[in-house]
Amino acid sequence: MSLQAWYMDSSEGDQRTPHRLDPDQPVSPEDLKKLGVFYWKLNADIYETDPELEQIRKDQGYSYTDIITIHKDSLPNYEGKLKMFFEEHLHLDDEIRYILDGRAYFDVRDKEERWIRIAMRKGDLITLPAGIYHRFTLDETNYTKAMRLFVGEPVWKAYNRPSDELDIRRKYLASLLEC
Ligand code: KMT
Ligand code: NI
Repeated sequence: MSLQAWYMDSSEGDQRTPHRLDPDQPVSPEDLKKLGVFYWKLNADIYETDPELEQIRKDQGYSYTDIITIHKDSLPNYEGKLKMFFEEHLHLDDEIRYILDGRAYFDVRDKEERWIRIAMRKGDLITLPAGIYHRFTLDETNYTKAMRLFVGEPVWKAYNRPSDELDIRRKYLASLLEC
């Protein structure tokens, strides 16, 4: 099955619940591509030796990787970090994440500023373009293990919204007009 994504309802409350609209309003991989969000499905059981992952890393120049386990017993400052990840923000570089275990949600803004929720499961590798406003949360299972990939030396700095004056934001918005 391909990646699942949907428009979010605007209800407050637990960020870890699905927040689907009623009726459901799904978002296709093609819709995500138009926002600059790309996706691969891989076999996470063999991530240490996977030739497909090797090829993607080579093609995309993802020279750096590390692994982050997000769980209350394994991540220092777990609550603080989750709070930070769920603040709407952007980065100067692409955010590339490969779910090795567990689940999580990435939320991205569409062209009309509506929130799209992307459900990530084991084997899902996603790239969010530099300059897109987004946020991250665990789901109700409260656990994920993810590989973080980067072109060159990683820069984790997040610019919380509003950061509309940044060049990368302007560049991203300009790229949306092309499709
Ligand atoms: C970010 O910048 O949104 C993150 O790094 C999310 C957590 S990594 C699985
Ligand atoms: Ni981010």
